[in-house]
Amino acid sequence: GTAQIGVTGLAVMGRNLARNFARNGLTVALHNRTVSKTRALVDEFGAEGTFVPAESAEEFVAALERPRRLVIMVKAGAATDAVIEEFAPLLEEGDVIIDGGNAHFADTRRREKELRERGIHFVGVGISGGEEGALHGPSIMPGGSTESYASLGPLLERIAAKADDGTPCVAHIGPDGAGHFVKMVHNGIEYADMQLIAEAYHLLRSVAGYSPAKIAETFRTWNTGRLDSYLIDITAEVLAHTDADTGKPFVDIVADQAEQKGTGRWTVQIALDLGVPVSGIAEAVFARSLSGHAGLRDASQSLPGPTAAPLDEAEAARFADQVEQALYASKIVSYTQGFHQIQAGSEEYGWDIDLGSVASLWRAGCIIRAAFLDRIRAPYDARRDLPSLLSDKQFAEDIGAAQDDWRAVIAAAVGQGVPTPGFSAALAYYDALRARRLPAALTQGQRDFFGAHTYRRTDREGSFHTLWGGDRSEVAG
Ligand code: NBP
Repeated sequence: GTAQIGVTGLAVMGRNLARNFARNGLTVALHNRTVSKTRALVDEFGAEGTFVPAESAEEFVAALERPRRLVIMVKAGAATDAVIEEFAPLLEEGDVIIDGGNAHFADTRRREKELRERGIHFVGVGISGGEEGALHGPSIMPGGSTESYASLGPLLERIAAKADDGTPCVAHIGPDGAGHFVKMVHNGIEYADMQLIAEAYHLLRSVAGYSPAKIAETFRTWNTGRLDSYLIDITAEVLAHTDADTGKPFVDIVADQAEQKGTGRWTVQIALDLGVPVSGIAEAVFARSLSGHAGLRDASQSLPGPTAAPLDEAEAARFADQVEQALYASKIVSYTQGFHQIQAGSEEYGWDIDLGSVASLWRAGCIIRAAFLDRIRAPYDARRDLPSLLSDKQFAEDIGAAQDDWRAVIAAAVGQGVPTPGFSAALAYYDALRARRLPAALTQGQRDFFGAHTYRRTDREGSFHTLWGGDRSEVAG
């Protein structure tokens, strides 16, 4: 065979990835269960590069140079297993199967192990950036063996997004499921970023009294500063858009029930298993869920709230500045929590993930791309075992400078009855970490009282129990 890479599964994502490989000078073998899609791709885009269309699995495998590299881009789940089972028997030792779908990292770990035992490399790759990214340059998070990355990495570097300094947004994340795990947390952080932006919008609308157009303008200004990011940019676009039918702001004619495909939920489920507090991401997932409970919301329409207290123009402008501070501080907390989860996953599964490199490859191509990520990379590059982003001097200073405004915004939100679960959870996390003493001591006392669960003391080693039902003397636990 002559093709350096093959793509099977030619729906939007696979088709765009195949075109991206071909546009970058690679010979690309093509395959799809429904053959007409393969033909359509060649008919429409054949001129973009060198494609080798294949109508059967055997033909596809024969078209690939060895060691073979074939990318599976089919619907995540059972279809991926079916396609692996179709191709694995046709492959030879040293060949590489790449799964570019949104697989759960636990599935990727299972598949990698099974195929390793058969002498085949399996690389689970997180790909972010949607269809546009797949075509023009996604952010790519490959797991799998170091050996497979040596053969695959140079090809991925060609199609990856490039950061402003020209670095391709791809790096070997770690063994087996590490790539899909990091992609999962990326999506969790994406949920949190979107929720925080939505809360900022809600506050500017309901407390400052701004119109969607005025809020679009405000976001555009923010986008020239430290919040410079793809999500702020598109938020301004959406808010500035007018519905053609009604002439109303587009945001006012869209049903206010957010949907989700599940990666945010996975992030929170896994965080619970790992014991990592990702409260900001969890609130973002719950906020989408709550918005979708139409019955619950209808039944609650007559519940009382506070009396509105409109701001004058100067107060509103001042409040908008405070919201920017609150948004930035909350964003620092979201990333602190997300990176903590990656660190915990890395330790649990022995992945040895380089967090600076993760921040680096999110700088372009993906949905959370932002100037901010360069600032996250620096402290991890300086200190690979940084315990937390908040322990970095610069972030600590930034959040310290924002905290008064952050508190004022949340106080105003509470006073005016505007829900800000993301901002509030982020501040609670910050204050809990700061606290010298937490009421967890009382929790331990309660647990010891009703369940003899024992406690440790601040002043000496060991575990203890108080005889609550007896003379209340203390015994060794
Ligand atoms: P879909 O997720 O819609 O899957 C359609 C493709 O899967 C078609 O090529 C279809 O073949 C094939 N397929 C199915 Br369904 N069942 C199959 C089976 N049993 N055997 C063989 N082929 C089968 O495609 P997509 O929207 O392009 O997404 C592809 C992957 O990329 C998914 O895992 C998705 O989650 C992920 N994704 C990622 C992003 C992102 O931003 N990273 C965006 C969108 C999707 P057919 O043509 O014969 O029906």
